[in-house]
Amino acid sequence: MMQRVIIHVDMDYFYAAIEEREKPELRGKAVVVCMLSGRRELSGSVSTCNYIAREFGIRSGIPCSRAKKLNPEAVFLPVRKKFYISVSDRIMEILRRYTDSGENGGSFEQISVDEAFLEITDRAGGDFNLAFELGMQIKKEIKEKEKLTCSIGIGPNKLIAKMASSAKKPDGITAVSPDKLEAFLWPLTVSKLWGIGDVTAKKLQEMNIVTVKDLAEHDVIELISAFGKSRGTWLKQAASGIDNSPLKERGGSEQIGRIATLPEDTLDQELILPLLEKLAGDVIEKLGSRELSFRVVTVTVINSNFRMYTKSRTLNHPVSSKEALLEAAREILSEFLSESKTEFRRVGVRVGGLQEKKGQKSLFDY
Ligand code: DCP
Ligand code: MG
Ligand code: MG
Repeated sequence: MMQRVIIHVDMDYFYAAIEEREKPELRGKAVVVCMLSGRRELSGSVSTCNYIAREFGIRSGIPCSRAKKLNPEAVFLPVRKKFYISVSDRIMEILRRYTDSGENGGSFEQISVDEAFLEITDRAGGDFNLAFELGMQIKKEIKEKEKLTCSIGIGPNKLIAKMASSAKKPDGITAVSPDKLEAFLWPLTVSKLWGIGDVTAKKLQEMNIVTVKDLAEHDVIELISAFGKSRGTWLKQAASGIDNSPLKERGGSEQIGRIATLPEDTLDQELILPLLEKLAGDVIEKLGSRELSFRVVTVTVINSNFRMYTKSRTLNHPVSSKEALLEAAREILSEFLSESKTEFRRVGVRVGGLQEKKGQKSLFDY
């Protein structure tokens, strides 16, 4: 069987990085993004901050008023969640294109606004050097298209990939192949193991288990009697770097789409539009049968050199009509046409950000 390869991507100081990108005057300053409760000035907690602010001890979750005391010079900005999600949607679209085709199950899993797992076993052919190259390509594309940096971890499973991405932050990349697994994992303190919280960490400490190596070498029966069967076995396995969990496509990241080949390679809108219209109709039909609306429209083109390009639009609110889909798809197509000199061979349309249509009762209502 081919060696499994998983990539984990986490954006660097995500909300604050977007604010920096939008406001060049913030460069070089400590930037703190705050969830303001609105009662009085700086009454909420810190959502995130850039790395300059972190040098002053500012962290996610602390009160904004405390952050202000830690660095009175810092720039405090209110969160703009909707805006960040539109950036996130575009980044997830970029990442999705690097994944395996997912014939044997999910190959993409978004786990938060700025993080995702990508299964690239087939793409990398089980080769960690190739995976590293793919990781570098991902960083480059996100940098070029979104002017943002991310940190990447590559591992034989989700657990290791996730932990590897935080090994070098910001703008880092860390590959942990199976032969380097123990050297990477074992020196860490158990609290660094993904999935171990404060309570478990404290309990382990009381059992004199300090490093991940200690945990890996600990008697599994003793772990089971302290933590129960499933948690006990999980701890032992995780400490040994074993994790067979598959990637799960989340409801929110499910996509419905169609792609087809043009009658001839072309850059003529009149030839492309009828196909786009047909594909949009097919997508709407699939959506309609499941009573779903969508918020993200993506158009894919593959040119005669077999290079694939995608562009997405995030709409202000969920819609479900063919007209709305076509309008967005046409806009994206004309952008593509204005930029491309190479003829198109295939075009695709897909929708994401799916949700139940308004007013539609869920199964639980009956
Ligand atoms: N976030 C939040 N409140 C928290 C933690 C995070 O609102 N307590 C938001 C803001 C972050 C985003 O989620 O920008 C992503 O969270 P991360 O934990 O990935 O943190 P950052 O991306 O901000 O920083 P890092 O560079 O450490 O990943
Ligand atoms: Mg992040
Ligand atoms: Mg994150």
